[in-house]
Amino acid sequence: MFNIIGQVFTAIFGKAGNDFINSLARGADEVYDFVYVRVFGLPFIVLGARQTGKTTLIEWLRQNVASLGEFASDPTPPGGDAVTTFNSYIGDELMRLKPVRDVGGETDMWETDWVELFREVRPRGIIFLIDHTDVLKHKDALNFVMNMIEEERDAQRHVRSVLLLANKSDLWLKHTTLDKLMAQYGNEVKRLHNQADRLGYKAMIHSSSVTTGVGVRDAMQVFFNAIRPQAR
Ligand SMILES: Nc1nc2c(ncn2[C@@H]2O[C@H](COP(=O)(O)OP(=O)(O)OP(=O)(O)O)[C@@H](O)[C@H]2O)c(=O)[nH]1
Ligand SMILES: [Mg+2]
Repeated sequence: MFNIIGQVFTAIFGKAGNDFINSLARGADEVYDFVYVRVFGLPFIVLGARQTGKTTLIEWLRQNVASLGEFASDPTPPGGDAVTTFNSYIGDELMRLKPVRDVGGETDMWETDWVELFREVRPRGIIFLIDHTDVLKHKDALNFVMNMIEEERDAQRHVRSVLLLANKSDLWLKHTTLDKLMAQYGNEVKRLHNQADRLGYKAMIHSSSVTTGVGVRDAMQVFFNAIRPQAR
């Protein structure tokens, strides 16, 4: 849109016209970014097989603390729990975050709660959690999410990034590395990168320990800056 207007302005007013239309476009992007990040909230969803740390991560973001300490969560029930939009420091910047609902990770919730949440939220980003246990279950869950992204075209168009977060690093980082852990998911990671290239989103892989706070802040900063309208 701005391209066409820019060409017309350039034809009529030369370089000054082009500079003017560029400043308008940049201004519009900044306003759009501001409205998402500070007013409406960035829509994102948190998925992953059962007990990987989804509820704990949302609580970490909500409480905005270095480490969660004594926070204890119960398995999230069918239908999930509503989460109101909240402010959280991401790096140095206060951002408004909109996860909408915390869903459970039991297999029978994937077709129902996960797909409904994806359709309803039309998220700009997906955080997908795994841990060091039950590789087959995490593979199934990740393939399910990639199929869902493929099939749900209306929601798919909004996705800017998928963050694969290998959580509970406090339990596995002493014995292995992120690369070795992820080597077990070779096909899935390849598929994720292929899908990301094809559909135009950014795939990223990080490790974290949400309960001790290690790695979470960095991963959240990269993720939320990738899904804001003016990606940084
Ligand atoms: N050691 C360790 N435990 C964690 C970490 N993150 C979460 N947990 C624990 O893992 C268990 C499950 O965490 P939840 O946040 O409830 O996991 P969930 O993905 O929401 O689980 P469902 O709702 O059942 O799908 C809890 O006992 C958490 O305290 C972590 O980084 N390290
Ligand atoms: Mg939960």
